[in-house]
Formats: sequence, C-alpha cells, structure tokens
Amino acid sequence: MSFGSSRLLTPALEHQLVEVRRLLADLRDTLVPLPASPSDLGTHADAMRQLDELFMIVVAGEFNAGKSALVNALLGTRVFEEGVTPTTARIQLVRHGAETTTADDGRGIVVTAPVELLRDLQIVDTPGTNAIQREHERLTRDFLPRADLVLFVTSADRPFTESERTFLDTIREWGKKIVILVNKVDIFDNDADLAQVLTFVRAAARELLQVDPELFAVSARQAWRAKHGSPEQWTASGFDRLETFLHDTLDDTARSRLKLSSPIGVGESLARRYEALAGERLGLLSSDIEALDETTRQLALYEEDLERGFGLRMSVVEKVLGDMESRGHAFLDDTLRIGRVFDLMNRPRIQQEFETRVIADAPALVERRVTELIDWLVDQDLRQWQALSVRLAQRRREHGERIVGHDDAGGFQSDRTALIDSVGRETQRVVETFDRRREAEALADGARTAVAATAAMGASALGLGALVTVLATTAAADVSGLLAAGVLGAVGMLILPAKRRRARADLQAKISALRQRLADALHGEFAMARGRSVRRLSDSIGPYSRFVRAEQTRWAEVRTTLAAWRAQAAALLSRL
Ligand SMILES: Nc1nc2c(ncn2[C@@H]2O[C@H](COP(=O)(O)OP(=O)(O)OP(=O)(O)O)[C@@H](O)[C@H]2O)c(=O)[nH]1
Ligand SMILES: [Mg+2]
Repeated sequence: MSFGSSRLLTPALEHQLVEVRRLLADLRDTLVPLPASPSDLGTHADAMRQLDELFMIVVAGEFNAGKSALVNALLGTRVFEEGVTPTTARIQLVRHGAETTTADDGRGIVVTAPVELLRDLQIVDTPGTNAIQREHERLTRDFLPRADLVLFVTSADRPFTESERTFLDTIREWGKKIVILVNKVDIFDNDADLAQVLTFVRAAARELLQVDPELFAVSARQAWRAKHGSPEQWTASGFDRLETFLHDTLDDTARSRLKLSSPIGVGESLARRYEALAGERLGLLSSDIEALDETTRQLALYEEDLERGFGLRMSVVEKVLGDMESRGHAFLDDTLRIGRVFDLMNRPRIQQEFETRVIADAPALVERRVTELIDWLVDQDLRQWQALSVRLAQRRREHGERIVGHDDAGGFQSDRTALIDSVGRETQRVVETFDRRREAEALADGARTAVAATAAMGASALGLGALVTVLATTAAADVSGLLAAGVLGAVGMLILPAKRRRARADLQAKISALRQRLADALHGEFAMARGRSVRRLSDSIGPYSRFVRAEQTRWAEVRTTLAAWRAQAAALLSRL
C-alpha cells in the first residue's frame, strides 16, 4: 500500500534521519545474504519506506472493541463500517483528501476524507484480533511493523483479556509506542466501576510494557453523538483529552521522533530474531561438531585397536615361521652326524626329510593364521561402518527433534539434512553391500602378491600356503645341496663339524630371511589396508564436516554483527 505522501522532518532531526537510513541499510546488508525470509525482508523494506511516509497511527485491538467507531468519532464522519460481529475484514486507511473517496489498492482499502486532523497524520483501522476469522488477526499482525504509533483499544466491558495481553506483547516486540484506550466507558452507571476498570488496565499494562502507559478512558459512541447534535455528551466521551493529545502533545517534533524511532524498533526486532536464529543454529552446529569430534576420536581409537590387534595376530603368524626355524635347527643337529654320512650323500632323501620334518604343516598354518587375520580385519572395518551409520542416524533424529518454529532461512536446515542424509545413505549402502568374502579375497590377493613379489616370483597364481611351501622347499633344496656337496669323500667326513657349522649358519640365514620376507610383505600389505579403511571412513563424513565448520564460522559472524548492530541502534534510540 502506498499510503501517505512524502513529508520533511524538522531540520533538527534531519541528520538523525541520515543515521537511521544508514543503520537500516547496514542491517539489510546482513539480512539479505542470510537470506532472511521474504516476509522479513519485506518488513525491512517497509520500515525504510516508512521514513518517507506521513505519520501513521494504527488502531488495533480485539474485535468489537470499537476501533472503527473510534476512528469515525475522531474524524466526525462515518468512514468505516461498525458492527457487533467481527466487522472489519481488511486493513483500511484514511488520509486527507479534498473529498471523500474509497479505493482498493490490493493490500487494503484507502479512504480519503477532508478532515483537518488528517493533514498531519494518517489513520489505519485494522481487523480485530481474537475473532473466529484468524486471517483477520494475521492481517493486523503483519501490518503492525508499519505503525508510528499504536492506539490499542480495549473494551470497558471486557478490559484486558488474555488474548489482548499476547497481542500487546507482539506490538511491544516491534518497539512500538503504544497508547491505550479503554473504550465504551458509557456503559458504567457509576464512577467507581470505571475507576476500578482503569486501575486494573493501568496495572496490567504497566506490568506488560514496563512503563506507565498513556491511558485514555473514552466513549466513541458519546463522542460521535456529541459531534452530531448532542454536545452535552462531549465531556463524558473523554475525547477532549484524546484529541488534545493527538493535536498538541503529538506535535511536529514528537511525531518526527516517533517516526525515526519506529523503523529502528522494527530493525531491532528483526535483528533479535535473526540473532536468536543464529544462536539456535550455532547450538545445533556445535552439537554436530561434538558428534564429528566423537567420530574422529572413535576412528583414532579404531586405528589404535587395529594396530594392536594386528600386532598380536601377526606375531601368531611369525611364531609359525619361528617354529619352523627351530625345527630346522633340530633337523641339522640330527642329520649332520658321522653316523649318517651315507644318508647325507643321498640328496633327494635329505630334501624329503627336510620337507617332512622342518617345513611340515608350516605353510598350511601360515595360510590359516593369515586368513584369520584377514577375517578379523574385514570384521573390524564393517563394524566401524555400522557404528558410523548408527551415529549418523542419531544426528538425523536429534536434528528432527531440534527444529524450532523458524522458517528455514537460507535453506540451512534442508542443506544440513540433505548432507546428513546423503552421508548416512552412503554409509548405510556400504554396510548393506558389504561383501565380507570379496573384501577378504581382495586382502588375501594383496598379501599373496606382496609375498610373491618379495620372492621375485612375479604374479604367481599360487595360494599363500603354496607360496610358502615353494619358498621353504627352495631353502630346503639349497640346504641339502650344500650338505651333499660338503660331505663327498673322506675328506669331507673329517671336516664335518666345520661343515655342520656352516650349514647351520646358512640354514638359519635362509629360514630367517624367509620369515622376514613373509612378515614384511604381510605387514606392508595390511598396514596399507588399515590406512585405506580409516581414510575411507573419515572421507565419508568429509562433506558433512566441511559444511558444519563453514556454517559455524558464518553464523558466529552473523550473531556478532547483529549484536553490534543492536548496540548501535540502542545508542541512536537513546539520542532520539
Ligand atoms: N456502548 C458503546 N458501544 C460502542 C462504543 N463504540 C463502539 N461501540 C459498539 O461496539 C460494536 C463494535 O464496534 P466496531 O467499531 O465495529 O468495533 P471494531 O473494534 O471495529 O470491531 P471489528 O471491526 O470487528 O474488529 C458496535 O456495535 C458499536 O456500535 C462505545 O463507545 N460505547
Ligand atoms: Mg472495525
């Protein structure tokens, strides 16, 4: 609605007007990028525009309180309809005009009337609150921010109802100057009743507004009659005081101050609202960060557990190889004896014996222990994904519980939910499609390839056990070859003890090299698998984590900026 015409403020207040404009522009700079809701941005734009409009009095209160009747009585002409049921259904404004006209500008009814009072101000009559038609109340609530002064009308026959208290609270939140009118005082037979009502209203208003309110006891009906043939009713109508207030107390300077204060009040209310929103979001974000930190801690623990558990399981594998080494020593002690000289010359037999006694079940055991280790590793990995999935579902639930009546400014809630959902879905998908067997095979493959590589066997198709057998047999062949070559002939017999020492040293070196190679290959392969598992888990929450940290910075800034803005606004208000 384009109500009223442009009007200059008193020169004394000109420079404060500049300040108010700058302050409101600053606020817009903070609200727009959030972004604030379209309706709040609309309210802000209205507040800016309000500075250029004629002083606006908004008459508000419960339905049937006599708001329309009051405006009619003030103007001395029936511009608005009155009625005992909820009557006013639209915002209706009356301003000065050479003649009486009525127009509908889409957002409300605009009436002009040739009334002197309207040269300095425009009056808005609003739909009553607490009517069955909730839409009426919404229209009025939405319009309130535009008021420079609110005439709050309560009816003497039901003064200060509960719904009126709530409504007054809303007006106060917008920082509006409020004048209270107790209407229909003509219903009282005696002054004592009236005095009682006034005392009651004054006390209730003081408690609610924290200031002694401007209060008028009036009768719109008597005032109307006084202006239309029954002048004797003028005094009792209480309109004398009210009109003096509107004409004289509300002089140019007073109006100008109110006009400047009003948009600041609107700004303060908006700033408070978004400061609260920022606080709410920061609360949610910090609980997100706690949850993410907890996840990071859990991952670190997981990594430690893996390392410890892996060390234990690896030592079991190494023990198999160590046992094989011990059997090798015993074999040498038994075999390299004078009494067995002829056996020693039978190379295939020696090798056969070595394989049976020394290698024995070592390859099968290595294979079994490594398979156990792999299964354990795969299980740990799956368990971490399950735990992560549960934690994300908890975040999602907690978020649902935390939503507070705000509209989702900037799509924050939906962005956050979408992220948690997509991370959660991905995690859940990993859990559901987790193929233990495939994961284990991949790991076993890696281990085999690593062992084959250390033995320079290239891409072997042999299983781990078979690989160990090949490696051990190679060692056995070397040993038996060594023995056979050494003990040929009588000379060899004589130097047997030295031969034995050398063979023992050689064998030890061969077996321990084999053990080392296997251990290194498996260590390397599993360390990589462990790293991959932890990395993949922590990468999966990366987008959520980045979002949360960026939003935390942003909303902390918003909160600081708005608090600083409110301090500036309060300072300017006190100067006004
Ligand atoms: N006795 C008495 N009745 C009044 C007075 N002022 C208004 N009324 C009556 O109260 C009823 C409601 O008046 P309205 O002016 O339509 O009330 P309103 O607050 O505009 O009501 P809505 O438009 O429905 O919100 C009408 O029947 C009026 O005649 C008054 O001072 N004394
Ligand atoms: Mg009305």
